[in-house]
Amino acid sequence: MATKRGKLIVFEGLDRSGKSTQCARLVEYLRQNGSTDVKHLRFPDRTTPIGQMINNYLAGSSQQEDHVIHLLFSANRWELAQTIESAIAGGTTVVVDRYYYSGCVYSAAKQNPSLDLAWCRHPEIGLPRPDICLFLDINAEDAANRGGYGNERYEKQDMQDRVRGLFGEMRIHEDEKDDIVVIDAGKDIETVEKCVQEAVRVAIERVDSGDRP
Ligand code: ADP
Ligand code: 2DT
Ligand code: MG
Repeated sequence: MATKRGKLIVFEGLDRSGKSTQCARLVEYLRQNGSTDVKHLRFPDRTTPIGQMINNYLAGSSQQEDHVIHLLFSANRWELAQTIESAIAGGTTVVVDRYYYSGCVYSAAKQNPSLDLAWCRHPEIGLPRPDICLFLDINAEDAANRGGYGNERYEKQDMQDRVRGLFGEMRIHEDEKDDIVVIDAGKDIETVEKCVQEAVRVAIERVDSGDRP
C-alpha cells in the first residue's frame, strides 16, 4: 500500500492566544498517537541568515522598510517550502507555529497605504497549502490576563488591535476560509487541546479519504 502523505497543520492567532503551547502539545500528541513522523516548525525561523535579519528587526536593533521586511518574512517561509513539501510527500506531518496569515496581517496592520492585505498575500502565493489552519480565538481581556507584552516591535496595544481586526477579515476571505477552523482559545489549556485534537482528526480523515487533494 502507498504511504499516506503527511499533513500540513498550522496554528495562528494573536500574541498570547496559546499557539506555542498548543503547537508543542499537538506535536507530542501526534508523535505518541499518530502513525507518522512529525516535524515542528515555527515562523519566523530565526536560525537562518534571513531569520537573523528578522530577529534584529523585531528586537529593534535594525530598521527595515515596510515592504522589505514583509518580503523577508515571506522569503523566510520560501526557504523552507521545499523542505515542507518533501516532508509531506514522504509521509511526515508538519506542524507550524504561525504561517503566511501572520505574515499578511502584521504587515497590513502598519497602515502603509501601499501595503494592504491583497498586496501582502501575493508573495505567499504558491507556498504549501495547509490542510488545516487552527485559528486560536481569544478576546482582548482574556489575552491581557495572560501577562503583559514583551519588548518586541509589534507588542503594542494599537498594533495588536489592528492585527485582531485584520485576522477577522482574513478568516472570512473567500480564498482562506475553507482552510481555517476557529478554536475558542479562552478555555483552559486541556479543553483547547481536546478541541485542537478533534479538529485535526477530522482534517486528517478528510485528506486520507480523498475529500481534499
Ligand atoms: P502564543 O504563542 O500564542 O503567544 P503561548 O502559548 O506562549 O501563546 O501562551 C502565552 C501564555 O499564556 C503562556 O504563559 C502560557 O502558559 C499561557 N497560556 C497558554 N494557553 C493558555 C490557556 N488556555 N489558558 C491560560 N493560559 C494559557
Ligand atoms: P513570535 O512571537 O511568534 O516569534 O512572532 N510576524 C510573524 C510577522 O510580522 N510576519 C510574519 O510573517 C510572521 C510569521 C508576528 C514574532 C512576531 O513576528 C510577527 C509576531
Ligand atoms: Mg508563541
